[in-house]
Amino acid sequence: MIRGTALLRQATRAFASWPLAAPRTVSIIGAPQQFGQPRGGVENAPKLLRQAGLAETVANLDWRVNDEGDVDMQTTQDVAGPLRHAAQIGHGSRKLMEACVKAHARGNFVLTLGGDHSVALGTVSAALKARPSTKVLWVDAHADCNSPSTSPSGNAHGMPLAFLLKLVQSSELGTASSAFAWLDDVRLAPQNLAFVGLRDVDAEERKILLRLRERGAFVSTMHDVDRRGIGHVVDTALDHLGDDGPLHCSFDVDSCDPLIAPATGTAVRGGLTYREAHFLCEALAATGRLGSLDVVEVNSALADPVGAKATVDLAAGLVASALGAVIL
Ligand SMILES: [Mn+2]
Repeated sequence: MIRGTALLRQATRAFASWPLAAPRTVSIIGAPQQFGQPRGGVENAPKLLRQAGLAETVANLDWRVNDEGDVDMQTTQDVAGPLRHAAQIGHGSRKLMEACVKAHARGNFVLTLGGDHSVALGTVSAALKARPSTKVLWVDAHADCNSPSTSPSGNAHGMPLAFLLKLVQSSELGTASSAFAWLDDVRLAPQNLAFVGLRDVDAEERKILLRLRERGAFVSTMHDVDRRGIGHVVDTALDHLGDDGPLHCSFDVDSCDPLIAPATGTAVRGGLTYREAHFLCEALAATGRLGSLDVVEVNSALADPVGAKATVDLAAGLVASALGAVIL
């Protein structure tokens, strides 16, 4: 049990029937992807989140739960190139996309448990294929919009938005480009994207972010949270995205401060507090339009057991808030 039972009993905000079908059902999809970054352990997060009682928590919020198991993300031989593990990422993400599209097509809320943040290649493309008017809230310390030629590391978890926004040239992928051909008809428009939580942006990404802002993306940083408060930032982000489409939230736990989420691969000081993170998820639930959510980059191998448990429990609790858990 992740939150107190008294809290759970009061939970359940009414979700609008659209874009979801009745009876409202959450598809839980495990995406144990680890090839988007170099640190082992992130592939265990789906199992740990399930062991933390996620399905029970969701069921207590008056959702039906369909646990669809894990997608096999380890699919093929690797090829060398500027994008590390390109073939694994491309083919694994396509399989995840297909699983998510099926869940969307049944009218379910699609909850994906990463894995590293490259899983958003599959989840966001699925949301856009199944529900084309989907808007995306990207909650992250990092902008994840490097392409293989601008990335300092070559790690795919820093690139999913570059692919989704069509900033990656197929020539950058070399022989691996065919592994990403399924993304050809996917395009996230900048005006349908909002960033919250940014605070670690490299020089090339700064240029990309400023261009995205000019092209209509909502780009906020922790500075905005400091100045205006999380309520203002989230309200402005949601206003920017408009009220005419389902919402997809891609939540990287490194958006949260390492004090509350130490077990993650690229922790950065100065992040969201416990309440700021929960507020954001509660505000998303309150729109009644959240149709899909990713929780990514929980890596229990990167903290002591207390920190690992705190991070897993935080992630599970944020899922509860995004699915309607409220204080009163
Ligand atoms: Mn990320």
